[in-house]
Amino acid sequence: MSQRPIYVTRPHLPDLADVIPLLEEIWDRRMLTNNGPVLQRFESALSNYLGVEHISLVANATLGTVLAMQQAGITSGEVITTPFSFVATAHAIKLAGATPIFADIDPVTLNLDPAKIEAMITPQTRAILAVHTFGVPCDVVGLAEVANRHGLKVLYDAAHAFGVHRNGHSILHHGEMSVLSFHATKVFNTFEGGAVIARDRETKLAIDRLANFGFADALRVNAIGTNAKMNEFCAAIGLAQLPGIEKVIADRAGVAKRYMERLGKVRGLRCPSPWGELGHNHYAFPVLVGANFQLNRDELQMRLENENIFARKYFYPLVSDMEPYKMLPCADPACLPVAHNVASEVLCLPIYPDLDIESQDRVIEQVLKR
Ligand code: T4K
Repeated sequence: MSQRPIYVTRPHLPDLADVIPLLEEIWDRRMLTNNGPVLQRFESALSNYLGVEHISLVANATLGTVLAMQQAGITSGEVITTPFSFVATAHAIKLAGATPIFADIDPVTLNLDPAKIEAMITPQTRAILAVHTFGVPCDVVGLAEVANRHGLKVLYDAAHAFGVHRNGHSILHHGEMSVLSFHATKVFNTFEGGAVIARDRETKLAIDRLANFGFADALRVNAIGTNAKMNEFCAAIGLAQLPGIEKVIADRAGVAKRYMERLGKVRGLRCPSPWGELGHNHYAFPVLVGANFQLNRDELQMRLENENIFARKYFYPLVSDMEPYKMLPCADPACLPVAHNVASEVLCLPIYPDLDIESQDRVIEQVLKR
């Protein structure tokens, strides 16, 4: 165990020299939070980069999703979502006041399967909260069709989908709102942070108000908001990260390509990442360890761990098997066969922009070892 540890991800950081002048500005001004000037600059730069007009920066994606649900009026009833996600997705539905209803996923994209949604719709269903899992776009057309047929809203947990494009357009254009995460483990990070992308200015301003306790102006509070503001420090990190993001994504693509070349055709392993597709951000590199592989998933994870390589079981256990949700009738494993199968086989291999070839070879060597 003498080898250097290799983690599933490492945050990308901007050059400190590019951050210092922004910090000096903040120190001089002593405006540390509450819609400060650095945040305003970051918001406008981000909006340009992502090609979306209406962005509200927030403290993290979990709170951003709660606010998006609240603003969309989904504070009761049922919301159909995926069990194959980070627990924050279901928590956001609950925290907004609604109940998550799990539907099964597609075995290729690992995202909510539109064909499985219809059977879960009841008179209480209000919305669909879908996740672009691992940055792979959902079947946005299929989801919109089901939603339109039943008068449901569609919102996207786009925590993994920074910079993702579909048919040349940002994936963030789909649905009523989308929510990005800028957590340290994400493709683009501000240490902690996130953004809600809305379709019009009124909604953006309403999200800004909800993120600031519901203040409409200095004296008037017109909604029960919370504190979900991004502070000036996180905004400075974001502003300094933006110029380097294309290289970050290109470097990730290089790592994914190398994995695909070496592991893509191994008997018993399935690599569902559409690594060759334009517009992908390579947030993760999941492999599905099938029955024909020489080890099962847990054995492979253990073999890697013995070599100081920390691959992770994202997402196992399913959210539907977690304490707060497992009593829901829709959480019955018999209703979610694909998600259960994927959760029992998935292992996310280390991927980050500066994962060097030598380290990646250590990972590949352990996976292929007989
Ligand atoms: N929706 C989805 C679909 C999500 O995946 C997430 C978050 C959210 C919503 C909510 O977004 P936020 O509210 O956080 O903005 C991590 C993250 O904490 C979580 O943000 C993320 N998803 C989830 C997929 O992964 P953990 O508990 O597995 O992370 P942790 O701390 O074990 O970190 C993984 C590895 O990354 C470490 O072994 C080492 C490395 N690392 C991590 C951190 C935090 C670093 O090198 N530096 C760091 O600062 O949850």
